[in-house]
Amino acid sequence: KDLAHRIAHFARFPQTGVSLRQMVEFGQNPSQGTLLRAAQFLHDELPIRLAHRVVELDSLPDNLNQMPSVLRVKRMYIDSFNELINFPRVSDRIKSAVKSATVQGMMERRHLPGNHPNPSCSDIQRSTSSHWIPSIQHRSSYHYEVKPTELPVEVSEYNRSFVKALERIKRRHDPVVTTLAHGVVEYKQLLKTDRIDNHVQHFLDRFYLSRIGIRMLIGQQIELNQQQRHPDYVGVICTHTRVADVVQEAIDNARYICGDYYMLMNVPEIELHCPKDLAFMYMPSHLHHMIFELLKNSLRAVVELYGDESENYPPIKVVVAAGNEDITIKVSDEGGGIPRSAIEEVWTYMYTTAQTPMLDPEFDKSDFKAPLAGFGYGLPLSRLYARYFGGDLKLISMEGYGTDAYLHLSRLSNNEEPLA
Ligand code: W6P
Repeated sequence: KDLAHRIAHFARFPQTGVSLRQMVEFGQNPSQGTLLRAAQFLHDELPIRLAHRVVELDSLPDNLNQMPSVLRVKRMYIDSFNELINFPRVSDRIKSAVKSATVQGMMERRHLPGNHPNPSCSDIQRSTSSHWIPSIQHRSSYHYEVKPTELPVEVSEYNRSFVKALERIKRRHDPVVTTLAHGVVEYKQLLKTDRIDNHVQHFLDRFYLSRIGIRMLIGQQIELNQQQRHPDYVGVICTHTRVADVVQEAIDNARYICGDYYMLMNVPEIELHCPKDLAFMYMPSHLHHMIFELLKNSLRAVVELYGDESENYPPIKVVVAAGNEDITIKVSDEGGGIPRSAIEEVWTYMYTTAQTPMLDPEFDKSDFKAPLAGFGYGLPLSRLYARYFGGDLKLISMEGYGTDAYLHLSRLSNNEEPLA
């Protein structure tokens, strides 16, 4: 009763988006004081985001909001919400210690490393509701590092225990996608349909997009608190993500998986055309994930069209274009294409039936070979990863010939998280 009230209360606050650039500026050589401020932000922001999801889960159509799997997911969100609102607030004494150390540290100005993809875009715009954010808007304290020795030990103790709580929450939510997917299968069986309606589709898009954002923020805080740090990384963000390297890695992995799955003597070639030193600020794990997903789809189409014994598959071509606004990556296959009428289905959560065993909780994973193209969630989720930082993913298909996938990634890292 009281809990429902608290969730409704938090769900009335607007969610506060953060841009890639804000995360990077905030995470440059953070002192324990800066990490504490980030912890305070998350301590305010995460319960708001979680509460929004609980309210949305509740307002799903009848039957769906009562599905055991949907209830399980809701329970995870409620448990994490509870842990966060019960986590102690930073005491006033520590707050003022951090504040005075910040003022004393004002002379030690640190700049972002040079060599920005787009130097004109370094201004932080957009106002937010959190009381943590004003320091970002006025570009004040977070640019000025604090001498760690001036801070009481409680600060780093607080940071450490907050990270522990975040790790626990992140782990709890690992099975959310498969659990919800299972709920969708049950729902479709109940309605005796294999299509999900637009309402549910949009709900899942919002829900998974929100999950990407929450996990990004949590992952960022966990990483920033680690001791050792790679020079090009700020948390999970790489300031110089080398596109050719990440794409080549995805190529190698996708070809390996494909050869293994179909037991091929030779795997279709994948040609990469990419400016050699092209680098930009991005999250390499997201980039790898999206390209890997596209390549698996292309490989599957080619192998299934030509059969698993072909000696000369048409190569898949990956072209990377560097514009001012976007980096666009085109993946072209000659796998026969998709009928135009079936393109929309590619983006829905559930367009194949082969996935059902994987989603069965009783299913023994050990003697199951994961299907090459996942279980129908790879493409819609990849599009959400692209959109999360202001990009997009589009498919153009020539039925009878092949498919081109266009992955647009925004170079203007000022794009704020899209928050539904
Ligand atoms: C296909 C179907 C598909 C989906 C996504 C990416 C590439 C391809 N190729 O035939």
